[in-house]
Amino acid sequence: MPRALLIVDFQNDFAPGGALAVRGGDEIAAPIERLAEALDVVVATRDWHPPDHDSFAAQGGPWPVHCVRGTEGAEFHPAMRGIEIDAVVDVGRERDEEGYSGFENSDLAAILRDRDVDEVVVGGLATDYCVRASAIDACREGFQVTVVEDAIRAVEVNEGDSRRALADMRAAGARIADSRDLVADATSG
Ligand code: VGL
Ligand code: ZN
Repeated sequence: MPRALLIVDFQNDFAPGGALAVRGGDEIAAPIERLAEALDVVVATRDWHPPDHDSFAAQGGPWPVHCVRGTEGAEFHPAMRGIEIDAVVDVGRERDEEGYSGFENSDLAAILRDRDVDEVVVGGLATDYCVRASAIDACREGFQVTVVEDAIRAVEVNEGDSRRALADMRAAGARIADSRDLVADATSG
């Protein structure tokens, strides 16, 4: 059965130097590239906000302005250029859509089902927000879910957020794995 790689929000604003930089965010490039080569389907989400999104500080939200649709910060990280992406899903497009989950008001579940995907392998940014929400929703949608620990990084607003997010994803039914083991499985089977 086809396995899909879901690359969550690997965008310039979440990489070092970006508006909402995630520490080590660019270090996921190599594992993401390895996984994209090895898996059958690649779907990427983008955080894709209007300039006055409710999550921005000026609107009373928790975040600095980030991933405004059409800006360089919202572009995929340069490491994504070498990856063949089958579908792109934009979330948080409306002012009042949180958009942490790639499944929120999107076609993501249908895109995966159309391709007969049974297992969703999740990497990207950030562990404690969009990766967490997307992995938990993928479980709820009935997919087998594997979160790749070396292909994610956390914002860690509060110490322990990353660890708690991993525990939450596990509790929802996700398995936690390492990219090298997954790639070895894919090439030996
Ligand atoms: C994200 C905070 C705000 C994420 C998106 O991609 O994890 N985090 N918007
Ligand atoms: Zn956002």
